[in-house]
Amino acid sequence: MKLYYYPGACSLAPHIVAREAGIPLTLEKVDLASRTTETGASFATINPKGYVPALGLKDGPVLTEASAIIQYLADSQPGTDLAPAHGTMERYRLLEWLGFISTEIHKGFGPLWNPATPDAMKAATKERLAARFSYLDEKLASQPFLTGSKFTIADAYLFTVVNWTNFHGIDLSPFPSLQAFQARVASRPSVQQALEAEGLKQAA
Ligand SMILES: N[C@@H](CCC(=O)N[C@@H](CS)C(=O)NCC(=O)O)C(=O)O
Repeated sequence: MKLYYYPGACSLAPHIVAREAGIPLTLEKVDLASRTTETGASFATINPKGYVPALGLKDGPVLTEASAIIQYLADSQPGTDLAPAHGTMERYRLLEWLGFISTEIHKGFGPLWNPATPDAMKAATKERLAARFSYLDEKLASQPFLTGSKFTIADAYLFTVVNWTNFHGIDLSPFPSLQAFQARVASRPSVQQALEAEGLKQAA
């Protein structure tokens, strides 16, 4: 399988999950500005939506959307416990977290990446993120990972997007349990290996 990625972007989540699951991946970096991959391929022909992550499957098709890709990877290695079985309440709790991370945190950062965003809008965006971080902080005060005692794909995704606070000067110290979570996940060998493979130093 081939993961189309950009260093430190949301594609880091499937990268971490693949390493946790012991799934070998070929990595292909995408230049998001020119929409060209590092081998010179037009990324538009791979993912017409134009964004990472995209997962090229063994037999040709391409799977997109971070939440779908990380579930696909986890479900392909059931023994790893990275996602509860389909149809269980635990699975719906996991989906609940993936929805929250995707829409409230991942896309919650959106305006901060746009240089044209006015300062007032950036401040409002950070305030809204802080409210979400506060909720996460409360949850993580009593358990090491989002769904309890086990690391799951939701934790890989949350770590990836909260790590962007480092790029936007957002101080996590008002959220000590979330900050501890970031350090806990960063210390996992899979995460260290993924960061290194993407040419990133540990930012969390
Ligand atoms: N809905 C997509 C969003 C993916 C996304 O936001 N990708 C960003 C990097 S984190 C990207 O490639 N942005 C470039 C662009 O949209 O042009 C998903 O959940 O996977």
